[in-house]
Amino acid sequence: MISKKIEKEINEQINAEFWSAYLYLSMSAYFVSKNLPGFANWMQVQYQEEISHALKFFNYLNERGGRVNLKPIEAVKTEWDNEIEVFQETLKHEQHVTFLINNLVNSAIEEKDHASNNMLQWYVSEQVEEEANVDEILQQLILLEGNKFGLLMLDRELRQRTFVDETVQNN
Ligand code: OFO
Repeated sequence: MISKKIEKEINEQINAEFWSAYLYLSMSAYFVSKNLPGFANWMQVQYQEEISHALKFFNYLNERGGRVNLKPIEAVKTEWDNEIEVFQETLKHEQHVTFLINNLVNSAIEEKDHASNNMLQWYVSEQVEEEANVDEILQQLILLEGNKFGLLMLDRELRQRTFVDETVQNN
């Protein structure tokens, strides 16, 4: 049986993951409106990843005899100034999620909940990847600033991204 503290914090994290999904779907819509289908695709795959992250927590909490409580998802931003601003915000957001995951790990250690700590290590590794992927695109955008041809080439590259459910594969 999972402790009430960890149950509450995982429920909060489920909400945070759904909020991330909602944010990235909003960014996807922004890129559609800017005629950048590759960027829109990248963000839509990001949305799918966040849903899978939420579901992994959802399934884990149920498995441990906890009670899932789904809370309302707060509104997200819908407009940005440019592509760089979107990726700067994405990186900042992923850094915040890393902070939330680290806090969850700290709680699991305090509660001597080894199973939760073990499950959370998947997210610790995932966050390293998330931050690195976003930062790579951000750095490319900074290099390309003002170069429309380069932006279209990057858009073409980002169109190739497909969703792979790593929460299933790595379990
Ligand atoms: Fe769930 O990793 Fe991004 O937010």
